Amino acid sequence: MPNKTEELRQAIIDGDEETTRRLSEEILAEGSDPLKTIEECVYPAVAVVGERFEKGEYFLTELMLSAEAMKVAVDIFTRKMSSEGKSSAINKRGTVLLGTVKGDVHEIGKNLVATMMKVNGFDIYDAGKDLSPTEFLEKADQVNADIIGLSALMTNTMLRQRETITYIHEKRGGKYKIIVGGAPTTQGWAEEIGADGWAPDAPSAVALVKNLQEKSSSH
Ligand code: B1M
Repeated sequence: MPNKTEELRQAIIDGDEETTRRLSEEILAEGSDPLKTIEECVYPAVAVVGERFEKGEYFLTELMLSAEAMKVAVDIFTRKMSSEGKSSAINKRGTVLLGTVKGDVHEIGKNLVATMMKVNGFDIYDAGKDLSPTEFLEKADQVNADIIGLSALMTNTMLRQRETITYIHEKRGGKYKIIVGGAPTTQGWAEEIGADGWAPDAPSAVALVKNLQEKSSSH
């Protein structure tokens, strides 16, 4: 008999939103760690769905159904993480503006990064997706951000990270620390485009912003 973790993974792959919701809630009620469950259920499901789409076994409809199911699971688990992390928000560590670059609507990973930073005591402004360099800068000025985080999920849109960094540097010099992330990006890419840091996943993104804030407060 498959266990609930396996069933949840399969429900996401099948794009079965209702079963995903039910199993996610049951797994949480049984006391499982939300981040560990995301890592064990959602990530492997994402890998399968992405692979099927790449091979032409899944079309956009299936991709979208699975994406909805992924969102439901991630929302349920991150809500739990946020409620558990309330106490750590007392000492604010800094303000981070996050968004996905122009031409890119992928937001599930960015939302996860936002939640993990929030539960670790950062003030997070999630500016959304499909954001132009001007929009990033306007929002960063508005919220008086310390750090700007640019997410990109596609090889063509990662180029927008470079454009955004160049634009912000032109307009504000080094006022904002800028970090980048997203599946196609690498440490090498971040260095090439002049970013202040790169993280492969949400927990490393938290470590990265903590490190950047510690460095800037020691100056
Ligand atoms: Co799209 N999609 N998609 N998609 N999609 C990918 C990315 C793709 C790899 C699938 C594939 O072909 N195998 C492919 C990109 C190929 C490429 O360029 N290399 C692709 C494509 C081609 C497309 C469309 C063009 C399809 C089409 O229309 N023909 C289209 C593009 C639309 C657009 O953006 N203009 C499209 C659309 C969609 C949906 C809308 C259906 C949906 C997104 C729904 C949503 O976000 N609301 C979707 C999905 C779900 C995927 C896959 C299956 C999953 C992405 C995801 O949510 N992962 C994806 C395949 C895959 O990844 N294997 C795929 C889960 C998430 C938790 O991980 O986002 O990597 P991830 O985030 C991680 C890290 O990357 C990191 O931390 C996160 C948490 O650990 N991270 C950061 C992310 N941002 C960070 C920022 C940081 C630091 C770390 O600091 C700032």
